[in-house]
Amino acid sequence: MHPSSEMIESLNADFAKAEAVSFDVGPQGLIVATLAWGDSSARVALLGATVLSYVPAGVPETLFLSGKSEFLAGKPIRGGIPLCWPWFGAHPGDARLPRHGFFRLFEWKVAGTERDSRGSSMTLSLSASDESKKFWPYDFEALCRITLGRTLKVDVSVVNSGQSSFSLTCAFHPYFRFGDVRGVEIPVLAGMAYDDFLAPGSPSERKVDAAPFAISKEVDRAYAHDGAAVMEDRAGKRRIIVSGSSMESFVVWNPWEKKCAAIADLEKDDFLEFLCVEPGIIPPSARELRPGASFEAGIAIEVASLEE
Ligand code: TA6
Repeated sequence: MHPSSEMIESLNADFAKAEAVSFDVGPQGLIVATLAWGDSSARVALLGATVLSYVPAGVPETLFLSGKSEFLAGKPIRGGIPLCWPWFGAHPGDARLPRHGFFRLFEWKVAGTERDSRGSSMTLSLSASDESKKFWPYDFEALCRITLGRTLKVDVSVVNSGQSSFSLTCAFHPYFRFGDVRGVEIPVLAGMAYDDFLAPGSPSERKVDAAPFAISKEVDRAYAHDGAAVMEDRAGKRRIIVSGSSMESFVVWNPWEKKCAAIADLEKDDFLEFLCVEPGIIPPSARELRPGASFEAGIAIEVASLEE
């Protein structure tokens, strides 16, 4: 359903901030906010609180967004920064539930916008409802704050507002956009042990790749690393630094040729144009939240131009 112009007008009347935040209609009629900060900009869909675009001043688009994404409520957007919450991967107890949780499937509400000396930001909210309880039986209040300043930050907090404890796993799943992913290196991952989702084994079977870490085949793996991961993109003359806060791992994913061709909302050659580097709390690790407890985690993305 396309939003009415009254909906957009009312969002702009309530939440727009001059030269910082405005709302309009995005792909397939989704409501999208544009954040601006100097010459940097970001676009955020209320569907899934998904960042669709991040263009830092003076460098090209940072995020890949598939031209075949459906942009429909109930379907994850293919590209940008989907939120894989409150579980990452398959649901631990029920394989019929959607992979990567449901935060990315729901339309979030605008809770506020701000502009201060650190950046332009928007806070979105999602609470338990009859619909969310079809996926997860718990009461919760989630906030997602997207801040565009010198970097792009996405911070998510979840409060357990119910009477029973729950555990959660999570990840930010950014699709970084490259001219050709085969030229990208992530030096910090070279020599670091990882769990290979393509050949799951026990922790004692963790694998290590030789340096330099570069993408030349399908990868789907988790590194226990809570520092920053720097992607060196010499062809694109930029360096992308991604870091998580309150996270403990990075998942690195590229479907490569065969799996990409089997994913309906990707073009067959799209695998060459993106790499997902995802800070998260990845199973079997998890966070336990007792009634009243909260958990907050974030991702920060910084892009440096290598052009002198
Ligand atoms: O984060 C890596 C991963 O879990 C891969 O296994 C791959 O399936 C990818 O996410 C995309 O998942 P999606 O459910 O968005 O198609």
